Amino acid sequence: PRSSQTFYERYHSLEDIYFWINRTIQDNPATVSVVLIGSSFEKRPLYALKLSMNNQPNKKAMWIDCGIHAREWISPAFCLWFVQYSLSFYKRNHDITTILDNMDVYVLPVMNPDGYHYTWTNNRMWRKNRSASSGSSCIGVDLNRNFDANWCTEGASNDPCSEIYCGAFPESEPESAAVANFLRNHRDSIQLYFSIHSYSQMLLFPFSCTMDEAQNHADLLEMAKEASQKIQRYYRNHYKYGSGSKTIYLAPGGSDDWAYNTGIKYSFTFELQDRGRYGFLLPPNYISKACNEALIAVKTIALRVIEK
Ligand code: ING
Ligand code: ZN
Repeated sequence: PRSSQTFYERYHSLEDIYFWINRTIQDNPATVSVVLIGSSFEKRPLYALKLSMNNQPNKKAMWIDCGIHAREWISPAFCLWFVQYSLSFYKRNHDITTILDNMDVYVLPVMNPDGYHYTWTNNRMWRKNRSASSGSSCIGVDLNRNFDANWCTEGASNDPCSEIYCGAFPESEPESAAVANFLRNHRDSIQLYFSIHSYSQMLLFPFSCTMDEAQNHADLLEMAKEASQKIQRYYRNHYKYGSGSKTIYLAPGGSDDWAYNTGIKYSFTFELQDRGRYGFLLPPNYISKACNEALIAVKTIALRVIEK
């Protein structure tokens, strides 16, 4: 029954997520701060949380973004789960303690707030943002085709009515520009990038925009493999892993490829549960398992990066 599920085992409206952000910074003033990285097409704020333990300046950092695609509700749910787990289990779980002692963590719970709001009010299956384009009545750009990585080549569309519309030019959208600007300004500290999607259960890494292998392909493959094996062992669930282009399809303009090319050499896109039974409509009682699977993968990879 609904009442037996905790806050983190339910999906939340955008308004609730903004309230949650506020409450989280108020309840954890010594460790959590908020960074306004920009605003959406419809002028909603893009807030990232910064988790920073021990008041230690100049630490390395990792970035996690969720909700780049509006209908993938398990993704923002994971960002909230991750923050809650980090704050609850710091000093109680060895792995998360090691990670937070060595890295600051930036978490953007909803990269596409306009689209997310739209899935709660108008169309549950909306994917893109909500920007208007000149010369077409169709709405929205695919933010994961709008980054400057082989922008708008095969695997994206220049048709504003397409679900994979790349936009008028790279970083044409305020949401992708905000993330790209933040990562550019913090590229000396950020070593590790995660973007959380659903569905299909995959741990992906560059490149998606070309069939070429990344220079550290062997490293990325080893990390993704170890993470997938941990999920298999602890949660009995199968996650495929590999480069994006060889594991799913060619997809230029994605955030992980762009982050990689800008110097963040450990860059991943996760596709969370499920494999298609419910698809984007993953019922709330699957949230805890889906998030714990992603959490063990994030922890496994972050620990490997810290060792480097
Ligand atoms: N999948 C991603 C998409 O944007 C992807 C796949 C991963 C593309 C990494 C580019 C880079 O199509 C979903 N489910 O959105
Ligand atoms: Zn997606």
